[in-house]
Amino acid sequence: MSNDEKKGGKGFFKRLFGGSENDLSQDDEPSEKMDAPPQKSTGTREDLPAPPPKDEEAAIAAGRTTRKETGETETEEEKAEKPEREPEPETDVPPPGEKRRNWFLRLTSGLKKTSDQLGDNIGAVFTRKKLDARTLEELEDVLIQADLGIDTALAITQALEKDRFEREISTKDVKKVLAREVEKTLEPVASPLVIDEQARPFVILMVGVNGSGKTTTIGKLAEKYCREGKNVMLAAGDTFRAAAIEQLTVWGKRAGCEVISRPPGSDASGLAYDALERARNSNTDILIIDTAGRLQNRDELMAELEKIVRVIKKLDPDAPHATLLTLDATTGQNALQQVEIFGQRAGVTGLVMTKLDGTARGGILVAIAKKHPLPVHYVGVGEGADDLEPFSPGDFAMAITGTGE
Ligand SMILES: Nc1nc2c(ncn2[C@@H]2O[C@H](COP(=O)(O)OP(=O)(O)OP(=O)(O)O)[C@@H](O)[C@H]2O)c(=O)[nH]1
Ligand SMILES: [Mg+2]
Repeated sequence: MSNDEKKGGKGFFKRLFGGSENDLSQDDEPSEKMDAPPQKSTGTREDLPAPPPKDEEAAIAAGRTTRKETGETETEEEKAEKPEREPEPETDVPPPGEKRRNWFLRLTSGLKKTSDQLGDNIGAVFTRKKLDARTLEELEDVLIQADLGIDTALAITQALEKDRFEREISTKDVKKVLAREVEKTLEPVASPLVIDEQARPFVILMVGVNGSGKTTTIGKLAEKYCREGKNVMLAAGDTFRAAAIEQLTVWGKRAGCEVISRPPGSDASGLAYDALERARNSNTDILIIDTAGRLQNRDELMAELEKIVRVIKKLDPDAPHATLLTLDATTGQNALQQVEIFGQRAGVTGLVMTKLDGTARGGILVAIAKKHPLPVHYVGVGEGADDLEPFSPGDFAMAITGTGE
């Protein structure tokens, strides 16, 4: 069974909600009045079931199966091997320059697989000193294989040909030209996610394929906004899986914000409607709505996403104010199709590229920027709350080409 069949093929959808998911005109009435009342968590420990131990909590936040679910207990060996928990770091905020440097180091080490592979392949091409036609052709192949896209690959080889043809050139020079072209391509799409303070609550809808990092990104954003003193509410719109609701609740608890949820199997658009109504009646600055992962080629699941958007608009025609698509960098070229279809069906306004650590395919961001110039707001390089940063084309270009060291 494929992942999305597990999550809800047509039959599953019918069993879950009754009737036809295609009957959207009548179905647009959010069913918030129909089933169980939304469950509210204020983010305080008292509201939640028994708090899981910290490592278990981390596993839930990362969406992994926990020992509680599997019934396993820790072995003596595991206990002995486990290092002492690091003491909580002092909460001294590093000065801005140092913070930026730290992030750049994290980005560089996250993109190391991509930059190492790219560097090795470029090195292998430039065995001859002079830049000739064959070398340019081989370089073009290397750049295409690195997921940068044909257009970018051509732009880079043409730039090199223009300046350096039949002249001596080092790998370092090539990487510099590459970094310049990558930055030039990414510059127009780098755009911070601006929270319009007139829109209260500012509604962010998070969409994307299964496992692309929606819930984790919501958790990271919630922590960031709460730290900035914003009043944040989360809506557990992935109503398919109990674990997804629990995962968002853990992130909400960490950030200290309210999480609105309903029992698994409830109607996602009804939940979104409820959450927005509640956010409008409370002092909420930002409402972030999670959704279930879905493959872009599953028409009925994409229709469900359209319904969520329509239902939200009944309360606020301008909402969602941002619809963010999370893209898993490890998926490579398929991300291009995800941007296209989620863009058409859900009205995506911006991108978050996750998992740039752990992949040699970080170049895909450049191909996306060239083909679908949607704003790129954030990049993620890890599972932790601090592993999300506004997108900077200069840093990215240096990190991916290894020219920032
Ligand atoms: N290394 C790394 N892992 C990440 C990053 N973002 C998310 N993850 C991990 O990827 C896995 C999936 O992330 P989720 O946030 O659950 O993804 P999702 O899109 O909500 O998944 P579904 O709800 O199943 O569709 C989790 O184990 C996360 O911890 C990232 O930037 N880097
Ligand atoms: Mg999720």
